[in-house]
Amino acid sequence: MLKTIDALHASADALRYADRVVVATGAGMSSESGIPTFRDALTGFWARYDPEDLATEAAFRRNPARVFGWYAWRRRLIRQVVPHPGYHALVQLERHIPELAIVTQNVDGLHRRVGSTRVLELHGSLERFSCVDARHPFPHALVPEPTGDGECEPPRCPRCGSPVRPDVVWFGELLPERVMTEAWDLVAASGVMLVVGTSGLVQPAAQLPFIARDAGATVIEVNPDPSAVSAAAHVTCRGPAGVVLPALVATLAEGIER
Ligand code: BV8
Repeated sequence: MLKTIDALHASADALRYADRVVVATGAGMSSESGIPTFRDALTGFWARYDPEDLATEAAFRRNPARVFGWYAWRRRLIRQVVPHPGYHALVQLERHIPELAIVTQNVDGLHRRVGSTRVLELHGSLERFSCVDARHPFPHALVPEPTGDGECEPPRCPRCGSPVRPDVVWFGELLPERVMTEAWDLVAASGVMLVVGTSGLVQPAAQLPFIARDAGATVIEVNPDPSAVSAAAHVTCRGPAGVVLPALVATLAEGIER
């Protein structure tokens, strides 16, 4: 494996001549901003639960207040965090690449918050809501935001009376067709894919780096640890997103100014 400085230069060289770049991000992109990844242990009241047991429709129907309370806790956490320099580096990267899109598994909205202009949210958003039976949209302003960490009874849909849920994709649910089609098309046409902070365990998002590689793209992984994505990577930057991404953009910018 290349030393990190060599990996940075190899990555910058690949990006320098790329017209179409897809940045695929996972929970590790947010961990330096204080948002636990799915592999991290949850804290406090939620330490007793496994996220994969909470992020399902069955769990919500079984105990709506528990699942809704978990998402309210995550929303409160996310609203307090400060996106780290890696997020801002991806905004700067847009200036160097004719067509750059971010395809994220994350539901925290941080890429949009810092100003990234083309963001596809494969797994939806914590800040959008609809009812569980008919997916009738539910206004964000009417969603209760509890102050405590515990369970919270969700509001009811005014049209059908079913409990309101966050508009995220739960385990066992299909990804939104339009977002999925657009993401897969972008990846198949990309010249470079930058994969940041994902274990590559959750399907179908985990296929994207391999689709990019098979389509002839250069795949770059940014992750302090090996992952299921590493097998698809041509270049691996073994480090945290908040450090590697700013260094990568600085290396790219140096080369352009020369
Ligand atoms: C689907 C939204 C078709 C909700 C999420 C049995 C029954 C049903 C389905 C399945 C089944 N078996 C398998 C499946 C498919 C399932 C799946 O893949 N399961 C896995 C667990 C095996 N997938 C689905 O269900 C998908 N739908 O397949 O539909 C279908 C339908 C019915 C039946 C069969 C198939 C839907 C999946 C979407 C689930 N929703 N999120 C919410 O957020 O609450 S997934 C959620 O977990 C996240 O969105 C994210 O995608 C995933 C976590 O993964 P990562 O992002 O990779 O995060 P992780 O913690 O894993 O890793 C973090 C990485 O960051 C690590 O590598 C770490 O080293 C690195 N890191 C840490 N710090 C840093 C860092 N990197 C950089 N910098 C740092 N500082």
